[in-house]
Amino acid sequence: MDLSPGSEEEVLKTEPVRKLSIVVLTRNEGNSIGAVLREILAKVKNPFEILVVDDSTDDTARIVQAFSSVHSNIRLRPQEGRGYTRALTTAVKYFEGDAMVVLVGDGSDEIADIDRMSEKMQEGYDLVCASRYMRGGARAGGASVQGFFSSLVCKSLKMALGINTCDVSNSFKLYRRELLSRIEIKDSGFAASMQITLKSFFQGCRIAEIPTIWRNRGAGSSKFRFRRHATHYLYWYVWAVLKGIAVRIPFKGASR
Ligand SMILES: Nc1nc2c(ncn2[C@@H]2O[C@H](COP(=O)(O)OP(=O)(O)O)[C@@H](O)[C@H]2O)c(=O)[nH]1
Ligand SMILES: [Mg+2]
Repeated sequence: MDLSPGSEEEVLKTEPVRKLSIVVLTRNEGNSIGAVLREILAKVKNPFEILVVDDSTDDTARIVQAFSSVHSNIRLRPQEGRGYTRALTTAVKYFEGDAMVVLVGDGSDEIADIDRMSEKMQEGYDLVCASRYMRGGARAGGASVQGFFSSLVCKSLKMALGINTCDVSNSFKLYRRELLSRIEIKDSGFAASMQITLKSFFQGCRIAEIPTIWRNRGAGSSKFRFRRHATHYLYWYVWAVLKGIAVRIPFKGASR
């Protein structure tokens, strides 16, 4: 476990985000990906490309290809490697925008929040979290044990670290390109989003959050495996608490 302080002092440049990459991660989401793409095309006002990173055995890729043959701003990229973290690192390698927002492909994330997240980033943030646990946000449906565990991890980390979000674990986040270029993403299953957020915090990145309502999928099946993924969340939780003690909080990111 690397608990070295890292380069907390260096602050990222604040360039305007001119082009946004909307990354959609899909593993067998043939029942929902079409609706998700249509909703993005209808609702997002700021200029964007859509990058679908796919690792499916159903007809997800065929559906995305049909969209990209009509819409030049939609690209399909087969995932490099296996698992959720590799989906995210494939996206980091191939996105073309100044910033990248990660969206699930099962329709759970509120697409109307994407423009609000972009506007928040333009105020001068490096990372904008869509937060289910702040006032105005919610987690609607889904397994109750997963929900309880998730909110406990997120709220206690905010208290322990002073990090400026009460939802470190949600995958629905907007990252500046420069931030992603500085973070080494280790394989950590679904906890990869939490890992990036915590590492960003310890590097002094400017973090903000806006409320979001997450709704459990209406079709398809969950790929979340509690025991496997809980181990990853626990690892990054302990890493963050120990690192917080090691470098003595609060950090710069905490006061914003
Ligand atoms: N590309 C890719 N996407 C994945 C993988 N695992 C999960 N996903 C996607 O990540 C999103 C969240 O997964 P989901 O199964 O809905 O997890 P849950 O919401 O916690 O039940 C969905 O859009 C999945 O299709 C993977 O290994 N590769
Ligand atoms: Mg889901």
